[in-house]
Amino acid sequence: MKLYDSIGPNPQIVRMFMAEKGIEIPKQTVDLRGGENRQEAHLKRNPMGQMPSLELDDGFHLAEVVPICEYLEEKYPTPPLIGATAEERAECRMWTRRVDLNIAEPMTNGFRFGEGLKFFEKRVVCVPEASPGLKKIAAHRLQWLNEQMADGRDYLCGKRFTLADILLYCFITFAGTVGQPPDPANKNVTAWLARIGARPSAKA
Ligand SMILES: N[C@@H](CCC(=O)N[C@@H](CS)C(=O)NCC(=O)O)C(=O)O
Repeated sequence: MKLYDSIGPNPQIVRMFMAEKGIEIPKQTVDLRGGENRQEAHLKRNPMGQMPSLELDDGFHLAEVVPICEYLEEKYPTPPLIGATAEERAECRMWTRRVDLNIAEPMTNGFRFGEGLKFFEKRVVCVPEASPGLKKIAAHRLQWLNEQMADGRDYLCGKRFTLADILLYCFITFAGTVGQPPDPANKNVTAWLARIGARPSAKA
């Protein structure tokens, strides 16, 4: 296997997931700022032109971070970061989907269509007027999440640290560097962020 890696929250999710499992594989850095991911060689790996991509041993290129992590979990089940039982896996997938659709997606597009417009307008369809609304949606869903975490849970799946935490952590910390700082009023999320940030894998 080989990871085609770059800057950005999505590749960081895969690196953090691998670090938690102790997976070490070759990596090749693709110059995202320079647009290498939008050129022919990378489009052959991932026709979406996005990062990261995992080349499997049979030469197949797997893109999209959640399926990449699902694949790694099957190949390296220990420690489980999605779940060891059908129930645990289902709970993690529920939270992963909520984080991905409700928080990461509006947050990212809020950035792409706003602060990131100059960079992204040549790469994807951008709707600048949607940026403030998308940021508002992400902020509102984070408030909702904060309320969900008022029950004293350590992680999104209670006592289990999972892919859902990794996904949320990478997006919240990234967004904080590009104009969407975490709201300190979300005290449960703030405490959770510190808990996840203290893990060695957060530096991956
Ligand atoms: N849904 C994709 C999102 C991938 C994505 O947006 N990657 C960003 C890096 S964090 C990227 O490639 N941005 C540069 C570009 O779109 O040109 C996934 O799960 O992998």
